[in-house]
Amino acid sequence: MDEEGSETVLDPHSVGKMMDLTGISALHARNISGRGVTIALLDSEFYYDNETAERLTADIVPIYADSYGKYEVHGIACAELISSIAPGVKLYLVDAGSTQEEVTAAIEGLLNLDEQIDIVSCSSDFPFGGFDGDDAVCEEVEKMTSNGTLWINAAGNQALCHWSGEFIDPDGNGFLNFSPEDESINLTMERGDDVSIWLSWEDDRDAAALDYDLRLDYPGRGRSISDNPQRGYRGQEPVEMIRLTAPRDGTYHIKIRRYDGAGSPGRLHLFTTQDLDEHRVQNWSIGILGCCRNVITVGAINISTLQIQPYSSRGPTEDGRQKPDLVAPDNVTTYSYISDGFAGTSAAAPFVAGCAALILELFRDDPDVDVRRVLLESSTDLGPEGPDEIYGRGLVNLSNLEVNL
Ligand SMILES: [Ca+2]
Ligand SMILES: [Ca+2]
Ligand SMILES: [Ca+2]
Repeated sequence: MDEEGSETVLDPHSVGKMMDLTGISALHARNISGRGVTIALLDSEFYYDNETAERLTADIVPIYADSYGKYEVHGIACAELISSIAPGVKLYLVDAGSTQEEVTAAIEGLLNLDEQIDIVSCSSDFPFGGFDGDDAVCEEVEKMTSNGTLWINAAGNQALCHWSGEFIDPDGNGFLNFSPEDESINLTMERGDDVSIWLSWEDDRDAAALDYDLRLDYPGRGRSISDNPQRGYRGQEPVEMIRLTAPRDGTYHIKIRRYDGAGSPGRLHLFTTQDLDEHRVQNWSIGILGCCRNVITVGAINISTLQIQPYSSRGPTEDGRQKPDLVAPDNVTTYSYISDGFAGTSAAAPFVAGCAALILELFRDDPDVDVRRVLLESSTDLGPEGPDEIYGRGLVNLSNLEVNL
């Protein structure tokens, strides 16, 4: 964590202090705990031991078949935060797998429950697609939001490992120029580091006709290539992907190549699981779930300084909607990640989901109240004045609620 000199520093690992600061503790004192509210937590890791189980004060309903390894705690860390903020909720723990098909299946399962889900908290996303709210999985998400569910999604942690732009090739050699002099993005890795790289672009999603390829040159000899055909045939998607365990230390070079016959090219997005050394584009770095319409997308601020985390993904969406919507703290204490803070926008999303549950209980008897609007409008502006592409509407803050209790 960054040292911030003489600034007032909160306990860096205390979710309790953030609960005081954002009006949650005051609502608890008035016996508001999210009672009668249902939250579905979509994740793929639900391991917990007895000690952590004591922290899960919500009414837990598991919807998963797997048993999890000792380090698969991500979803339970999210559940701990929701339990702290909204201990009165009924919390469904839903294994949503790791693919868009699995997320789709999980959503169908939720739609078939006898019970209405008030809030979804999702701290996963996908780094390839249209990023414009029209990706196939967004249709599923909209089935829930149009049914009255509030979908809260992590913005992602990709601001430092993303590039996007148009295909520019002034020397006409087929390789994209990231700058006039540079046709590759450098990536420094040590032997054994794992990296995944995704390239996707604006094209027909089911019958892509622009043929781009992705290449990763190793230091010294060797390279990986992803060269799926895109010739306008059914089933050809505008996606390339490379996954590699680095064979040696050094600087790797990412290149994008275009074949003849490509029509007028749209914008491309490149995401990696490692920070890029250069040519980073922090904007447009939110995943496709965070870009779905009516989703509340949550970035992460440093709990000590209330400054945006450098990795917190930023908007806008490809169709020009402002994102993220809100920010909340990360690096909060959980039993699941006992020795470290729970870092990333993954921690920020369940924080907001818990707050939404408190608002729902507060206004349950007032059908005219739009909870989504209350959540957004009660936030505290941060960063550039007014809504912006870094902090959205600002920090979720229930102490701004105007309500007679
Ligand atoms: Ca070139
Ligand atoms: Ca290709
Ligand atoms: Ca602002």
